Amino acid sequence: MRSPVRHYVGGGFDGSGVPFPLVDPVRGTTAGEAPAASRELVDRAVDAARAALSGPWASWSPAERARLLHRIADGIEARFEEFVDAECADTGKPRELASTVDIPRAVANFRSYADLLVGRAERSWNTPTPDGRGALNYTVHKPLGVVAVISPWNLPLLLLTWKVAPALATGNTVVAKPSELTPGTACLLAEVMAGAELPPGVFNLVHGGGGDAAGQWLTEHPGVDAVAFTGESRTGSTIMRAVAGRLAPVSFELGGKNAGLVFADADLERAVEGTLRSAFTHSGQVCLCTERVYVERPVFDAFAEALAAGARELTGYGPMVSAAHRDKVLGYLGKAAADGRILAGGGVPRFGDDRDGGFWVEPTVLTGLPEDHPAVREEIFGPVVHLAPFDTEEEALALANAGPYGLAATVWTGDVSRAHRVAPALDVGIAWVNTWNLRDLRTPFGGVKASGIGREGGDHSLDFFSEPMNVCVKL
Ligand code: TXE
Repeated sequence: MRSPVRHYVGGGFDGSGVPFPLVDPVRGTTAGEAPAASRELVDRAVDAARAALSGPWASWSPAERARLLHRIADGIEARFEEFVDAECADTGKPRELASTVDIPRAVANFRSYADLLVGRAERSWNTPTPDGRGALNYTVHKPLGVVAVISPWNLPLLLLTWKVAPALATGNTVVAKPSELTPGTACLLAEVMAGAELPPGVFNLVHGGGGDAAGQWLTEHPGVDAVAFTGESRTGSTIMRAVAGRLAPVSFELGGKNAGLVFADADLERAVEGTLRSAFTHSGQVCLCTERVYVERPVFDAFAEALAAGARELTGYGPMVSAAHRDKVLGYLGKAAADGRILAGGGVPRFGDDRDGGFWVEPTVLTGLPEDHPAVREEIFGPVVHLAPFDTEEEALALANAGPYGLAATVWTGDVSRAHRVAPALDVGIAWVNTWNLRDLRTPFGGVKASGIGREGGDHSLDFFSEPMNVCVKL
């Protein structure tokens, strides 16, 4: 039985609010309920975060904050299996994925920012002056203040902690609002925070929906100084309008329609294996997943046949997170089946057990659609990839760079000059060559165009969550 879903405000747990159902994506059955935060509770959370800014937290040194982040990481590790259970219960993702990616990455998020913080060098300048005695210029980094962290349902703990860790590292206070579909691991994180000896109000957690609910009330709140958000591009625009009057800074990691380029000189077996991972990991419900692949014509048929065979043989994958999301994905497949060709999948798997009530979609490989087709242009966010041929490098780049998104891309080639020529020419925030989702947490992470604003990772996050101030001292 799952732990009760509760808010965490001002250092105390609170179960108040109109309950909303939680559903098991594997079987489609009700798995519990969670309280929706009232506007008053959101106000209380922001007030607690505001008060904590001027309390003992303000005098914590970077070393003390780094030790806190390690304590939180220790707390997650100490309850590792509970976190895995909660993540799988909410998302339906395979246990192997939650236990090797989601939960370890949450621990790494806290530890990497703790280490980065204490190792962060500050620059100063000896400035010459006419009298020859000079001046000293140095930078002071101050927290932004109260940060709203709003996270999605696909990598609930990973994406929540990817923002909370640097926000706390830089001395901010946080009001976090996880997706209403996947509150479980955020609740466990609040329990870890409650035992991590941080002042009340430094970390707060409220549950509920987005529009006309906790999410919107948080972003519209005059006491919120900045918003860090991962989710749909349209939601990003809505949040941007909510903060526009206050000119509050935003960090957005949004949608994507990531392309893969497979050149004839690639190691084809490696490209197929890599694309099976990049298209079908977490059943395509990862912002970095590949949804369209352009293959150099001489190897198109061989690649398409191998990828389709691989998709048909895939087992151990998970369902879509909700019935609504499953219906969204199937809607695209219906249009694609009418306008193109299905090489693998395209429907709903039948298990002959209670999983037949869940939100399942078969790993699907499509081809033959025009580039302006919705299934090729819009983010499906499911186990669906479309293949199309190309003849020249220029054509491949034009195909990959078309469309409203620019988050990530993969390039498969055996030609090192081509790799270094093509990758930087892609209009994305992240390009992988002959691999996928190989991550160094210090690198810039984020998208261009409709895929986001700003970068997370390493100093990029520490810079977003702090205000640099210049001090000049006349010597
Ligand atoms: O996103 P939403 P969802 C894409 C993907 C998916 C679609 C919907 O295409 O199909 O987004 O997913 C909160 N003010 N990605 O529903 O609606 C909401 O409660 C403030 C890609 O998760 O953007 C949740 O906590 N908050 C993405 C969070 O925003 C609002 C990963 C995300 O919800 C709000 C996830 C509002 N007006 C989905 N409306 C990626 N790039 O990884 C909603 N929320």
